[in-house]
Amino acid sequence: MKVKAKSPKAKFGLPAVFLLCSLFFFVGLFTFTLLSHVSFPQFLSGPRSVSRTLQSEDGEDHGPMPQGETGDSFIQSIPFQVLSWKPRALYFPRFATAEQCESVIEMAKTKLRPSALALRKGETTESTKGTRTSSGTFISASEDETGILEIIEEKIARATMLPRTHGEAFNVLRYEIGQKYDSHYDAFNPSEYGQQKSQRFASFLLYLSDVEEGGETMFPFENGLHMGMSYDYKKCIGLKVMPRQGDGLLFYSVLPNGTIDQTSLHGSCPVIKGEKWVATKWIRNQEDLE
Ligand SMILES: O=C(O)CCC(=O)C(=O)O
Repeated sequence: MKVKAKSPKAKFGLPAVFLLCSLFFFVGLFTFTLLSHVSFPQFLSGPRSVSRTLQSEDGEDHGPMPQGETGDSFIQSIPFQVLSWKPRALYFPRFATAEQCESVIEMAKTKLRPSALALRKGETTESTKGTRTSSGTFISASEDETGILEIIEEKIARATMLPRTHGEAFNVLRYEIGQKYDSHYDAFNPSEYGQQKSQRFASFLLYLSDVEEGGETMFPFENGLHMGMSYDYKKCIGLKVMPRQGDGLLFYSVLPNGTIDQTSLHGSCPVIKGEKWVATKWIRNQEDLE
């Protein structure tokens, strides 16, 4: 006698089938929710579209706020890395494009002169010979018909929130092998330089080229290091920032209380191999009207 096989429906009954279907549905729903919140590594998820909104840690999207008269209607991101708090120094990778950097070098190339120094009381060109051996030139954004310096200047103003009108013209510098700038302060100490109309408050360096070896911007007193001992101002020590074309370095020479930050002492190590090009923008605490 043939035994008739029972159908699953008959075996488990309708409630069991319903339970199974519900289970599949909830597992599917849970997996979908999880995947849509987890950010996969770029190489797994493929190219992402750039969103104008910011995503906070709770996953909420934040759109732009209603802006004031002088503000923006969009969110902009300028990536940076805090390099140090003493001095306050920030690094901005890929601040300018390679093409922009090459154009600035081209603008400066034919105008280079030996770099000069602001002299302290009692110093002469002769007594300071060898302190700063680069060549350079000043170029203001208004002189640049390509508009590149204006774009860079505008971006510096946004990154620092220090108005463009407070910035001096760009000092474009070239260091050849062996050339350097011994450690110094950008801010003017009135007891050494006499009373000034305004103070150099912050400095923004845009590296226009890579350097094969040497040429780092150095901060020998970073975090108070080497400050107690008698430091040889020619020595290339402390925090060293390797120039990379298009990257920016910002540091503040003046503390929030208005005094000169003693740890903002800095210089350029000698170039050992290759050539270094950099554009410095000194930003003052008053509008720069000259
Ligand atoms: O070339 C550098 O890295 C430093 C330049 C500098 O110290 C300056 O322009 O004040």
